Amino acid sequence: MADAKLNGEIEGTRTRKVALITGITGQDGSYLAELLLEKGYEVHGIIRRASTFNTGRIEHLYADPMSHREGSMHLHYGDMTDSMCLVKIISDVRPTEVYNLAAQSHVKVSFQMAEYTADVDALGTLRLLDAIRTCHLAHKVRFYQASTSELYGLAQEVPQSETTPFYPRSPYGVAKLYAYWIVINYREAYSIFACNGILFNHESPRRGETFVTRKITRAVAKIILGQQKVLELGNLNAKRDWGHAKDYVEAMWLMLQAEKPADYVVATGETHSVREFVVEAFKVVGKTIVWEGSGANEIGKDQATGEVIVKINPKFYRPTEVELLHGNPTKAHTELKWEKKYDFPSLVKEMVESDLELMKKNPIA
Ligand code: NDP
Ligand code: GDR
Repeated sequence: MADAKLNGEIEGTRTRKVALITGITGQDGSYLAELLLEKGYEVHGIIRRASTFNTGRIEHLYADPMSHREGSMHLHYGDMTDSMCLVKIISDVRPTEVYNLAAQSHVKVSFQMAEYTADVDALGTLRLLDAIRTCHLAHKVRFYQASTSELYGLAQEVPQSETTPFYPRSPYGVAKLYAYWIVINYREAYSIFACNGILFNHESPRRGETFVTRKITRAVAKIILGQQKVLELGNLNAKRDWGHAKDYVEAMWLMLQAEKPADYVVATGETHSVREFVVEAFKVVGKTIVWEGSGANEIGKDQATGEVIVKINPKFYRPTEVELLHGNPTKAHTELKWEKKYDFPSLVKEMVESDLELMKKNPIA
């Protein structure tokens, strides 16, 4: 095999562009697969065996006769808890870029499944890095790690940047902290071109239904169509720096095209509360919310009808909460020339409109 080049190995005269995505069936995996196929990559993804279909977000790519005919998209069964299968997949695929997006990614669920979350999110990252070493590809692969703003947790510094100290507040955040450091350790110890993308919350119409933004936009659609009466939420005061997943997968790719491996914050630089997200989402369908009460007794009424359409249910509170996330993406702007295309209102509008379409077609979705 010839020397490693910018984008990986040379095979004959062609520079190989072969990406392996763990978590390809998730929100980010699906957008990243689209982006890489557009850029001419051969894309391989790891999927889990499930008793129901779990490839809904990538079906359009896999079933696309164009991608299919050209043999650009390949799926492999595997799991981040199974070292042997990771070694086998890396050895068969010989990727030039690996994007590690697989995770038990729900913060609240991580309090109930702490050990499993650590196994997948922390040790899973170690297993993947070791699989690359086992296959003697450490100098030939570029590795992206899906790190997260949840690392900051209780951080006192605002806005948060690459130099802000971490203080994770959930088993998920702690597991991702291990992953963050093992990536840096393998970069320093074995010269792997490995980057942490410290991504702040990013959403889209493909966002999982139990994350707060999608829960809100689905409920707005259902309420306006008469399929649901009330939206129940937990902490309305939490603030997040919400961007669009499509913009963020672009940043992942840019990190792996840089001259040197490094860690980058990807964020919009704006922060909004959950309450503001609710107001913006109802605004898309022409409803104004009037808030009354406070704490667990707070309610949101439809200004036009006086009906209660938002309530607090303490079951959605977390044992420890991350109250304020607000990112500083200056390094990504300057070094990667990354820029977001979506702003907050356009993100919320796209999500509400997409859920309206979905609920009209399929009221039980
Ligand atoms: P999703 O929850 O939508 O997707 C997670 C993916 O991981 C799914 O494909 C899932 O498969 C897969 N997965 C879960 N457990 C395993 C396992 N044991 N073995 C193999 N695959 C597994 O997450 P997102 O797309 O939103 O996020 C992608 C990554 O980025 C995650 O690591 C997340 O923690 C991180 N992140 C996300 C942010 C966000 O705001 N979206 C912000 C910062 C970081 P299946 O479909 O079968 O469940
Ligand atoms: P987060 O996203 O925990 O930031 O993790 P989530 O949308 O779940 O919560 C955001 C904030 O909203 C508050 N909240 C609620 N959350 C949910 N899920 N359901 C509710 O009913 C509700 N009511 C209020 C939460 O308490 C929280 O403060 C996401 C995931 O994608 C992680 O994988 C990723 O690492 C981080 O974003 C960055």
